Amino acid sequence: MTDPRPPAPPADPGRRELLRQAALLTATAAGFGGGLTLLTRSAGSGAGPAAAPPVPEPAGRVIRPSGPYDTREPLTSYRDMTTYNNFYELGLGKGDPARNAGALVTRPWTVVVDGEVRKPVTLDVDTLTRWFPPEDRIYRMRCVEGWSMVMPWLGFSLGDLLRRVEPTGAARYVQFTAIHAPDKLPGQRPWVLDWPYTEGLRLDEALHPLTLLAVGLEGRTLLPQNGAPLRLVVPWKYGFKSIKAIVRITLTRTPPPTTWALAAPHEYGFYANVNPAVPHPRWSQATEQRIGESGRRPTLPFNGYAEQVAGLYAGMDLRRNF
Ligand SMILES: Nc1nc2c(c(=O)[nH]1)N[C@H]1C(S)=C(S)[C@@H](COP(=O)(O)O)O[C@H]1N2
Ligand SMILES: [Mo]
Repeated sequence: MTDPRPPAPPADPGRRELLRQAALLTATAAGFGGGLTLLTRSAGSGAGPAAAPPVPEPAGRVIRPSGPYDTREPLTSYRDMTTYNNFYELGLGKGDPARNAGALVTRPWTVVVDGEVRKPVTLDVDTLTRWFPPEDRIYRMRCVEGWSMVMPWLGFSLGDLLRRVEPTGAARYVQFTAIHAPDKLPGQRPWVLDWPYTEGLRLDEALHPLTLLAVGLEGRTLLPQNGAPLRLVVPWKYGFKSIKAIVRITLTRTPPPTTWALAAPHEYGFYANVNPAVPHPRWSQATEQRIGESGRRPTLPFNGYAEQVAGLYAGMDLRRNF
């Protein structure tokens, strides 16, 4: 049997190369001897033989599109969804997050919801799912690197949680913060990004019914490599907005900093709406590689969710606000 997975698209090495060079620069500036060896090893899959990631089993339950937002497109295989990942806290290679999954301890897990709200809460992730029972949502996922998947999440609308904590009249944005545990997470030991990973949405984007907090995938509890125990899913934006392993959700008056915009502001904006008409400075965004398919398919404006979300950006210049 041949591996059904196509080779990684050229955009992937592009972004990794940027990071490698940046990390190298930092290491050199700091005067570390042997920095290159260290960095090569931190790049994981690029560093010679390593154990293949374990292949997890999906839940036996068949998941069929049922809701108004579910795509009818065929699901990406559970194997690909759980072994081809971006989660830099667990390593830079696509197979690293699955290989290093054991480093992310997901229970117990506390989430703080605070900032511009009348009723801030600190609660256990399992309490959260008792408050908001998760449902299946089948969404397209488009990475800024040029590949895509169809993923059946288990989750609830972020808006349900936000309404529960009662945003004040001053709330305009929502900031998300991921776990920071450099003693445990192998990807947080070398400098790769400005940890912890942080993301943000405008409040109206956060309240849109498509915006999901996911706790599962294909009928199963989320695996660490997919951002367990709690991750954001914003299907009309590039994948990097969908922050994994969330520990804090803060409502703010001003736009929060976001990790990729901090790392390379000319390449990654705050909005990051999927837009085939606006190329990344180093590659086109007109087409994508659907993982498991051969050949490339056209990328759709707002990743195919224009009908639902284009109105959020009426009157905005989407080339400037990229
Ligand atoms: N905390 C954190 N969240 C993250 C990332 C990351 O490196 N760290 N990578 C992002 C990117 S680039 C993508 S494409 C998606 C991938 O999600 P998946 O592996 O579940 O498909 O997670 C996003 N969320
Ligand atoms: Mo991505």
